[in-house]
Amino acid sequence: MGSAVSELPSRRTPLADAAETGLKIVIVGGFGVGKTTLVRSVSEIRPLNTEEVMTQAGVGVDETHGVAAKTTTTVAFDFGRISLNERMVLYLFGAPGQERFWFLWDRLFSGTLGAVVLVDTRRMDDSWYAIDRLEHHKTPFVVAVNRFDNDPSRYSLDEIRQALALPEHVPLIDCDARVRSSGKDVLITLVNHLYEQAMTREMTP
Ligand SMILES: Nc1nc2c(ncn2[C@@H]2O[C@H](COP(=O)(O)OP(=O)(O)OP(=O)(O)O)[C@@H](O)[C@H]2O)c(=O)[nH]1
Ligand SMILES: [Mg+2]
Repeated sequence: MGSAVSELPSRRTPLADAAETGLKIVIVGGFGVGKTTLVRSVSEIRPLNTEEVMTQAGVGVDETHGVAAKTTTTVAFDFGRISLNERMVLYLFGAPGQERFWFLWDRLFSGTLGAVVLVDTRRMDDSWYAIDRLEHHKTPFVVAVNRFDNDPSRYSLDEIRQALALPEHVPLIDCDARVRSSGKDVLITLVNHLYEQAMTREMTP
């Protein structure tokens, strides 16, 4: 099977004049799984973030178990950009992870070509909502496990696939959202997945 993308540009570049195809990708997942971090690490422009400081008022509302050191949270969305080649550009939208902002998700999915579900294995249940909404919208997605250093559980990808009841055709990979090359690999996996799906559709009579 051919590959849609072999290498993404490593430099932060202005948008080429030739760019004509913009593909909208959303990064979803539970609270504090690293969505904003992923958009920041891969974007070739300074990303737009709508981060707000978490205050005392959120105690008891914001579920900070496992991410107690977190001081800010996304209240609308993150926006970044990465060029695949001279003509194709990915627009990245990072969703807000807290339940009280989930009402924004369905709007965010409008016009989306594909999605990345980020998973923290300490709080796997938080991934259900994302997977459910994507399946509802029939949006193709890949699942990326953002391994936190202080996570004692070392579930294998097979165990995670089982726990999330992910069908075989959904790509599942490890990543470190802080590392640009790792974030790039996640996006390449998604674009290749979208490409394969498009090819399958084309070949189906
Ligand atoms: N150790 C470690 N820390 C990470 C990793 N990814 C993200 N972080 C940190 O975890 C915190 C949460 O990351 P965010 O990117 O804000 O998470 P988010 O999913 O955007 O959070 P919300 O928008 O509030 O849902 C930040 O302080 C990151 O620096 C990781 O892979 N390992
Ligand atoms: Mg965020």
